[in-house]
Amino acid sequence: MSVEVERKFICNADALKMLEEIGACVGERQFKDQYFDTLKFDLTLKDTWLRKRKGCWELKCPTTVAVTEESSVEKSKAAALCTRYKEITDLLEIQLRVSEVMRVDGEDGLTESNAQQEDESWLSKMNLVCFAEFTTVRRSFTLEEEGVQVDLDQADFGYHVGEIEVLIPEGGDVQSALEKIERTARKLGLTGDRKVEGKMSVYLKRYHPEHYAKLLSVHVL
Ligand code: V4E
Repeated sequence: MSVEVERKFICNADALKMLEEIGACVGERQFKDQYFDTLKFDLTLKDTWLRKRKGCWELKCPTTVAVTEESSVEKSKAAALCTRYKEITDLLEIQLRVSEVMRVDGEDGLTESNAQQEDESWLSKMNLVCFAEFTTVRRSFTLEEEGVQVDLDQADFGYHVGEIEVLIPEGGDVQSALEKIERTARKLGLTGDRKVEGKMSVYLKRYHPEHYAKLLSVHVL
């Protein structure tokens, strides 16, 4: 299991020019995301994001923050611009985590057979429905700063956003990941001191304002 530490940014012409100078473009790809939740938003209200991307299930969920982290004001500011989520890709583990988050009773729970990738009966068993679907064109760059990737995303509903990201193992060095992200942001000339909205935030605000308002009210977005 890995943890994705990430800072989103709006990519202006200067940042793009710098990115092309200090990074190597490693390709462009297109993918469709479908996000799932119950009609009462049991998952997303707990900041848990279940999606299907290119036929594979993925779950992004919160990590626990160690008490020793983010000691100085500067470090806290840098950390506040970033998000960190655990990424789970094993379907059985995803189903277990989803059941825990929703406190689904084990009694009529999932069996090995309906935990298969192609058998989607587990979705209806857990009352999960698709609430968002969009396609992204992503250009990815690797940077001279070791382990840092920058993605430039263009969503089909008209939102563009960049992401500086570092993947670490669970329990890995978050502080070092935050420092790499901060150094990269400086190199790209990013000066913003506010968290930049992700694709989902903009999508929900536009297409599902009630869902968006609920997530805002519990500070998930
Ligand atoms: C974690 C999360 C959501 C799931 C989608 O995550 P995100 O990183 O925005 O999407 P994407 O396509 O870039 O995924 P990747 O390919 O990097 O794995 S939707 C909302 N959240 C929470 C969240 C938040 N509260 N604030 C910000 C700035 N981003 C995400």
